Amino acid sequence: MTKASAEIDLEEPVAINRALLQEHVELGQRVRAWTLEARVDGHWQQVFQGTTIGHKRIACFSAVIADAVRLTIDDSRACPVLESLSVFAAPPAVAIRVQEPVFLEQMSVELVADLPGCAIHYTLDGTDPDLNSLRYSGPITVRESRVLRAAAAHDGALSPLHAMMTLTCYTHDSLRPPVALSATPKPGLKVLKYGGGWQTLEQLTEREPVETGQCGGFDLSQRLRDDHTALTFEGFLQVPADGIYKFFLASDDGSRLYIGNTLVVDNDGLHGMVEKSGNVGLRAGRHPLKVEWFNAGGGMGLAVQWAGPRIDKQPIPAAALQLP
Ligand SMILES: [Ca+2]
Repeated sequence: MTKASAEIDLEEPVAINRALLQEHVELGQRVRAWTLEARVDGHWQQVFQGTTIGHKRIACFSAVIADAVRLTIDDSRACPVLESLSVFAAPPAVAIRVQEPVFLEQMSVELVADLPGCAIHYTLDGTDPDLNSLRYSGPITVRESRVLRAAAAHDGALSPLHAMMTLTCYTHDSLRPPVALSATPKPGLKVLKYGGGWQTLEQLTEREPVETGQCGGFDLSQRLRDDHTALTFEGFLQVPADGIYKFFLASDDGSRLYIGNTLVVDNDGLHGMVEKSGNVGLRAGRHPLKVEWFNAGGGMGLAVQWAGPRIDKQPIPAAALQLP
């Protein structure tokens, strides 16, 4: 006999999202294929399909409210011998759903528990939620910077799994104003080219560029040499609309991005290709932009990208760059 099935009656509908199965392994690992079904509203539905079981197997599946479960051994090396089969509900977890955790003026937050029939309790001041905390009843509107923590409660007990998210609010007044145009902007960037040994961009303060020039973008072919080389790109960024902008710097080795004197992305240090990001609130118009980069040795790279209102993450286009 290499096929078998067993049914457990749960007596009343309960939420389940885990199954624990154990084979009697003294007889060897025999099961090769199995299926778990749950009876939901009188209908059997498959919740998990597995291969081996062995000493212990925990199957995770989306929560269902079932009043019975059925295990079917579809294939086995020899007569299957199970030591145990149990089903249970893991402590529920809450997912925090937002468009972007950094926002302008106001945003909407949704909380979703992964187990049906849960209450969700939350706080907006960074403290741990408990059963007396605010109870979620629909999307929350947030109008200032907050730390949101949430946990689900099931059968009057709060889950130990807490969700947390830092929400950062910018107001229109806090957006960085653009600089005035003194002349017709010309496309491109100024590039400062350095020699010398490099461990960190902190060394820039004590160095003078060997050469300066102009280029169309963040172009590493401007470097004077491959090893122990550094470049600084300076210019203006033409920002199309008021909003929160996210800048991404991927580099080998270190890099930094400034808007005006504000360090927005710090990706300094000796490392392979690593991406870091930072946010800044900008009003439409021209903003001073500076990107610093160095390579100590080995591989090298630099990618400068942005995302913002109606701009999906993409390289900053040459059309948005202007000479200082
Ligand atoms: Ca390198």
